[in-house]
Amino acid sequence: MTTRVVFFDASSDPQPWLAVLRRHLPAARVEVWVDGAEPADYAVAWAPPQALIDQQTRLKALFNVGAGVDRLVQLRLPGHLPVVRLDDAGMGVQMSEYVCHAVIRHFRAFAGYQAQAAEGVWLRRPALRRSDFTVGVMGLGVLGSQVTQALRQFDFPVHGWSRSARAVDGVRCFAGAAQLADFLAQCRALVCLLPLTADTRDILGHAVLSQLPGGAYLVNVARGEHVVDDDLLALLDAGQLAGATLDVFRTEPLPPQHAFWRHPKITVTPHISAQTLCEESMAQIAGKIQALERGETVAGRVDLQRGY
Ligand code: NDP
Ligand code: OXD
Repeated sequence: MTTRVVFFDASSDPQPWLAVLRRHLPAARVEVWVDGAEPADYAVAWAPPQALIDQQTRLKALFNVGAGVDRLVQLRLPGHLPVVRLDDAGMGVQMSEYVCHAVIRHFRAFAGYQAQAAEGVWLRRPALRRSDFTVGVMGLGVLGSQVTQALRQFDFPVHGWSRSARAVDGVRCFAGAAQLADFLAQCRALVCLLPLTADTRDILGHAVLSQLPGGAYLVNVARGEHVVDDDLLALLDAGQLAGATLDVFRTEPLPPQHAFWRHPKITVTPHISAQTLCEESMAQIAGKIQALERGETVAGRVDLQRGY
């Protein structure tokens, strides 16, 4: 029997994604999902509507065209349906370069030098002590753990925080709510790479951010709902935080009137810290479909109870 695959992503032209899937699955029938489409064996989707799940009752697996599954787990999903997230697929290196860039830009005061250059000002600022500049990474999963290793290349002390106890090369690891305060107390820069779940929503609010050392810097590359926007603005305006680089927002695109756009201490990027790469992601998913057809297990299965 021919394997049938349906694809859905309302945010982009599906044709390049279909072309790669078809190239890697030459014997399969790969089509865009439309309302009322025939039953398929696999769905490959980003933020699908509930109708896709309700109509596609014979799916053997649902593949998320991304790492974060917060949009998927909001749907009513059959408990038996395996949901598989992207497992790096070229995102780790992008996330590492984005985070290192943001941290180093702050650590080396490059934004300040750019402003000086625009005014023709020749002024050396005192160098910060690297050994005092601990970078903390919240979330030590597929992406967070790679980011810690990239930061280590620049000799920053790196601390990490996860839900369960982890051991990551050269990283001082903290776990769970009980160790959060100790973790935060030393982070001169804090990077958020947590999944969005009931436990992590709004985590970057006053209570947590105010436990950072004075003058700390925030990099949020996870989800906008991790940040309590007004609390962040208040801490920046009070001088308790030095600045923030934000790639993700509660509403995307970030509305034109949002204060983050114009805040002098905030750098905004449009959710590009780690983009889903067409070739890498579709090749990975096609490989996993073939593995499942052979009766093998695949990496990246989402725990629906945990929400990531
Ligand atoms: P993973 O699921 O691989 O890792 C998640 C990590 O977060 C794990 O270490 C996990 O702990 C930890 N964690 C989960 N819940 C808690 C909690 N309550 N308290 C403490 N730690 C917790 O995720 P990825 O590394 O692949 O991706 C992280 C997120 O990055 C995605 O969910 C997505 O939202 C975002 N993302 C953003 C992109 C962008 O372009 N801006 C692109 C790709 C992803 P444990 O190890 O114990 O399970
Ligand atoms: C993802 C994303 O989760 O692009 O993959 O945000």
